[in-house]
Amino acid sequence: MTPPFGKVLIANRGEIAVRVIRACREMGIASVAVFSEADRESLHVMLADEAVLLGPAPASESYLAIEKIIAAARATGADAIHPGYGFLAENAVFAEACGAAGLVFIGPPPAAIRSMGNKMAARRMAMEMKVPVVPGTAEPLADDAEAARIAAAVGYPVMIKAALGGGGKGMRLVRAPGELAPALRAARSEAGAAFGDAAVYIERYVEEPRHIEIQVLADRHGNVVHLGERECSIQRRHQKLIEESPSSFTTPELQRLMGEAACRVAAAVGYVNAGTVEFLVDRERGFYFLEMNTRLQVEHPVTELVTGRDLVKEQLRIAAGEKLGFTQDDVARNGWALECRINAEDPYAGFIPSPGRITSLRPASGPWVRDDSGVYSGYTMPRFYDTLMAKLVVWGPDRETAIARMARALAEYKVVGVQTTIPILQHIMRDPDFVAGRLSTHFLERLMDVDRPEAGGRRRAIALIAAALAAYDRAGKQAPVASPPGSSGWRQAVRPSWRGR
Ligand code: MV4
Repeated sequence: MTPPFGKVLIANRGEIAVRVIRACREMGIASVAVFSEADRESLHVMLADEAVLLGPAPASESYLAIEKIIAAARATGADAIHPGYGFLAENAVFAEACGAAGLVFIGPPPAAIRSMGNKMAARRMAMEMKVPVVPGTAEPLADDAEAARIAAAVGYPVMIKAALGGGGKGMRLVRAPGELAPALRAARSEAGAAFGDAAVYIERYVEEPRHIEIQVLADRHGNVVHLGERECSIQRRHQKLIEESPSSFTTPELQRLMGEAACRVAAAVGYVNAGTVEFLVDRERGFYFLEMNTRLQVEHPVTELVTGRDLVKEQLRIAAGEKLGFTQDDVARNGWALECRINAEDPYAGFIPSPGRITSLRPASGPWVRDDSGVYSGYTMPRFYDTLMAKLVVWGPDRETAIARMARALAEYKVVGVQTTIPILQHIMRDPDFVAGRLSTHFLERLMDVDRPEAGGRRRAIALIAAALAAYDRAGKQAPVASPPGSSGWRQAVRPSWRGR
């Protein structure tokens, strides 16, 4: 097959740049990496066919510098630009600038990015397409009195959301009428500061929801298909830690309804590219449209493993104007996939970033294990960018096998030099609620919450450990930190640098 492009520039860094470079090489497409002064030694620079220095470490002077990226594409003779996720991936101005420079933006049309950027407009569009949304408004709230009237009508608790929000910014939960006016003020000022637009709207609050999203693919010829769902409820402050496909909560009927709804949303905005339609799912399996992400997502590999389809290659073919090579009926799903995000953060110290030199690294491998990594042994994680080091992805014929495989892979994964999220991921793989599929977006805060009554034992254990550490300190001795093999997750709270055999 002839490659869809001759040369592609990847306007990103880290594991996602590596992921796109790999797809390019497999397709016979030359790749161009771009990098900042902090990324001279980065893996994506080593793996690409060519690399262009953009400028200083701050993203505003490198990975967000539209003119510099376009100039790099021109100088190297690239045909197209893949934005990855984050940075410029959902920036309509960048998508337009690519077009104006005669470059193909490997993403949706700028108009589709814009229409999904306003959550309130997206909500109105979903309503028109008969896609369920949480009861509430889809017009900016005029004043406190109108807000009070609407909140009373939809029923408390309610959520105030910023029109241009997403990721939780400008969002306020209101449990009772007395809290409404101050929450409105706070949401407005946060939205104004963050997005330059103070418009907010109201939705009824969904208690204990799950976050389930549908992967879609749409070509320029009007074909839209979905590749099933991903369950992404295990997150902290809107950063996901673990994703899976399928969801243990969905039924064939719910999968079909959500998949069809997602395709209607994509078709309604003239969507082209891989995209994700996010839903909240309540305890009664009611589902509600939240928003659409107009990019490739971090967690795309779980969908790849259960559908056997390469989403980056599909993006490249779609951007070149090819027709989707399959229909909805051709989409088969097989088994279960889990993804764990390995971040250079200390999960037992409030997830503070832990940049620095990875003095030793031994990634997991073996049967049905995929390590999408942007790092290597001896690499220094810069402090300027996000902390994602690698995504560990496994496949199994069923969820139980996939969990056992992930636990095995996490136990193999050894990182020395920086703290990582591996211990908390290991802890979750053994958590009875996780194993039983009892998930919600509150899962992680509960797991980490040592103050809840049933965690009394844990709190006492922590107090004992603290006292013991203080005693070592007074004696001028080093406390032993390594956990014995097979120890419980709790001992890992004492921060081993790694667990090995
Ligand atoms: C909600 C909600 C409950 N009810 N809306 C958070 C991010 C933003 N995109 C939407 N979010 C939520 N909207 C109603 N009406 C709960 C959340 C929410 C959430 C959603 C998905 C994944 C994680 C979350 C964590 C906290 C709150």
